[in-house]
Amino acid sequence: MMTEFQRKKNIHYFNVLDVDKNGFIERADFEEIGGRFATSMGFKPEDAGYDQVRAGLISLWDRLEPYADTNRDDRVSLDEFLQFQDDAIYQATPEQFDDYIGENNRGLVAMAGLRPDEPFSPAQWRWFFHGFRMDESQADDVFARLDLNHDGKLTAEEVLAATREFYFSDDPDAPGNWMFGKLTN
Ligand SMILES: [Ca+2]
Ligand SMILES: [Ca+2]
Ligand SMILES: [Ca+2]
Repeated sequence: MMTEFQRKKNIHYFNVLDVDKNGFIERADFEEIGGRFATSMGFKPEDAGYDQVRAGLISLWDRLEPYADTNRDDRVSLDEFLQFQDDAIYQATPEQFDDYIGENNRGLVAMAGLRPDEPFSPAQWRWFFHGFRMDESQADDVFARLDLNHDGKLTAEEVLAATREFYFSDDPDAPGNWMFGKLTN
């Protein structure tokens, strides 16, 4: 079971993924995120890289949809999403969580064109904010919060630590709460 604060953060994340703000997560949201991500990386729609980045985002939907869309209407409602997150994250063992989230994070790193052990720079982190239609003016501030050793780079370990805090911490001051921008709901 999620605590109230964890639930609030998952609702925030749902709203981030619902980029067209129609109240459901659908394939079209991931297509748009992918297109925005690719554009911010400098790709044009006719470039092979554009399709690769977009396909990477759509693969996240393809992994979510079979498990989360329980009433099979090709879209994931907030209730379906919260149930899915509860199963995948809060009922999971720490190893299952690391597998699930680690795979998502590795996918993001690969989409950004980075090697698995290559950290995000502040500029690359801004792509992430642009792609998910988050408030881009917050990107540098969030980067600084998540950059735990203050070396100006965000490693996979730092992103995983932030992700873990985003999902599990009940501390309102935990830096990882900022992973998907300032909490709004
Ligand atoms: Ca939507
Ligand atoms: Ca559904
Ligand atoms: Ca760092």
